[in-house]
Amino acid sequence: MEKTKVILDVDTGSDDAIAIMMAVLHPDLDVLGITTVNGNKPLPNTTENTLRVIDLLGAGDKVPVYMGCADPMVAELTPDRHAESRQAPQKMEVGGEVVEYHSEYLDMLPPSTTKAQEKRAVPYLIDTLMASQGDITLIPVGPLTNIALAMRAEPRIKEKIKRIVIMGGGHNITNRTSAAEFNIWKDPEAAQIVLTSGCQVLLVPLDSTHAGDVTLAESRIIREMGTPVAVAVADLLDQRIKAYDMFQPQKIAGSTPPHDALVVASVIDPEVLRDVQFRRWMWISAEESATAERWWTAGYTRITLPIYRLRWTVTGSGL
Ligand SMILES: [Ca+2]
Repeated sequence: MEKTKVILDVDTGSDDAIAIMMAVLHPDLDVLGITTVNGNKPLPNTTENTLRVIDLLGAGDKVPVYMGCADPMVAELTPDRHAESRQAPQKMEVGGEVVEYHSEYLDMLPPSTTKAQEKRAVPYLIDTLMASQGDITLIPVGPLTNIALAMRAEPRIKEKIKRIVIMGGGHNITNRTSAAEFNIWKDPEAAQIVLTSGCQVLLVPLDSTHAGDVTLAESRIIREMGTPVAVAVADLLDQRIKAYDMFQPQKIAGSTPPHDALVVASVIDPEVLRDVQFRRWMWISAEESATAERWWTAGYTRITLPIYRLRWTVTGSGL
């Protein structure tokens, strides 16, 4: 079978790390490159974390890593408009141990020896897509800044992208404000550009990733495989489960949504997603208003897509 050519766009991140491992190791995928972006952590951290994962996989000479954008396109230029997070703290010290969703660095992995490429992510995306046969799938699992900026700089790439599978948005579940998912909240203008690009887009929102919760028992099964990658995945899952139990308890105690890993899994096997629907228009968790109608609009990232049809996943069955 011909491999599916993909480029991952990541803000690594524990779930991004698992997504990268899955994509690079799976025989059905050909990971052409990985681009990094500012997101859960600043760009130097997300890039270093990505390189640590690449080192673990021994893929330093096979999968090049390109540093992308260090800031959202517009959002942080207008801080008054950018709604504050209403979420519980991301980090807490309990009995001398720090519990958080995403640590500064992936501490279970040693500092990287592989270096990021000289070329930056946006020119890499443009050059690679323009030279392609239109057979590359983009998998962005962080804020959409790199992809949107590439589309603005070279609009012809839109015709070259096979499809874009995004971890982002939330319908009934949010994780940043009372109405916004982090990746869309962090760079809503970029999301608007990508979602209205006319490209074939599949959104995998929080509603799906939370339906695919991974439990401590499943983490143990992965750990028992005993390979360095399996142990690293189990370490990452256990760290996430600890944070979710404390800050965002799931329906099943001792479990965590796999977020970005589910998106990669869905590119490998579309059957992991259920209830994939086409919508003529949608609202994604938008217009961030700190003034009028505060009750309803503060923190609400609303993007109206009047003519575009997107595939929108309602639930996911997990990994
Ligand atoms: Ca991510």
